[in-house]
Amino acid sequence: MGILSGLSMKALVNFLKKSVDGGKILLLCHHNADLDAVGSAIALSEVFKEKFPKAQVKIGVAESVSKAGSKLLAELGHEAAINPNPTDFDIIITLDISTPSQVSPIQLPLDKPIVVIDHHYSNQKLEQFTKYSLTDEKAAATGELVYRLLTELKAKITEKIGSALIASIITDSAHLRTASPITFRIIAEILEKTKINFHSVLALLEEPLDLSKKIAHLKAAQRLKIHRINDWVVVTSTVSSHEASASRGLLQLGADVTLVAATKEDQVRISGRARPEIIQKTGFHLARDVMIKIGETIGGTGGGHNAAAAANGPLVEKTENALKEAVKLIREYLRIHPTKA
Ligand SMILES: [Mn+2]
Repeated sequence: MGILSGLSMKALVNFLKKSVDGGKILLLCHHNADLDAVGSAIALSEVFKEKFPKAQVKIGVAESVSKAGSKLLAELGHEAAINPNPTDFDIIITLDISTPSQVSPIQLPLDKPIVVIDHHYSNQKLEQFTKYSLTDEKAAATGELVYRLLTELKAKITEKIGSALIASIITDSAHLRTASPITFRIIAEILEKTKINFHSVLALLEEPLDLSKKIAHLKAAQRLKIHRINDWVVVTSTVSSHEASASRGLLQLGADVTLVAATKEDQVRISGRARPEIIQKTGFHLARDVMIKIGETIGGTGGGHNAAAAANGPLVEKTENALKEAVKLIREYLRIHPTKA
């Protein structure tokens, strides 16, 4: 919870109106910035340039932009700086980021105003470092929170802004599969306010599976370990990259929960996915019940959502232990929380 929680939207709007114009603003996205982070950044950047013409606004990302994110940036005429120096800016707005480790090697300067806009579950909340936050774990996407903020700022939703926000919301709601009525309402409002053709935004998001992803999916399948727990199937595997995509791929093959680890020199990343049925029937939460704990095992942090979560850390040699521990944690959770009839 932000310090000004409850008051946070109003406080944030007042702060932005007072401070953005004439300032240097960094819109900061996490590692491998996805469409939610990038779409949110593009939308805010467009609005700030329009409403606060004396502001210098820059989109920045830690380490890299995802392929889909790069495509959206190019299509909408934006650019992102890799690993910008945050001390060059007056205000830093973090988007879709719940813990400071998601922007390493960038160190957030805690003496500067940091605005946190995010929808993740985490126990190492970035919000605790800032006065201004707009966070809601129930929001389908950070883009949804940005849309609420833009409404408060009375910003005109242009076609570009609308496309960026729809891209962010569609992606994080698994193409609206997990969308709530509020999310549908926001999408409908954006379509009404702009002349956007929904189909053309979907086309922006299409991404052919490239060779390295195909190989990662197939290697993840080849190295699969299957753990049957009651009537649920939990699988673990390892790849050298594309762990999130491989984790999604294994879910499509039939697993209920997937955990895929990728190790790179001094860093291990574990990505997990869970099917909606196991969440609905048992209350399982992949971030809370697994990733936060195994994040510690690998010397780092974990977080995310109930159905999609990840952990990162430097203890590469603990990868196997962390995967075993994850299965044990799931087994234990399902013993205490059996399937509801
Ligand atoms: Mn997100």
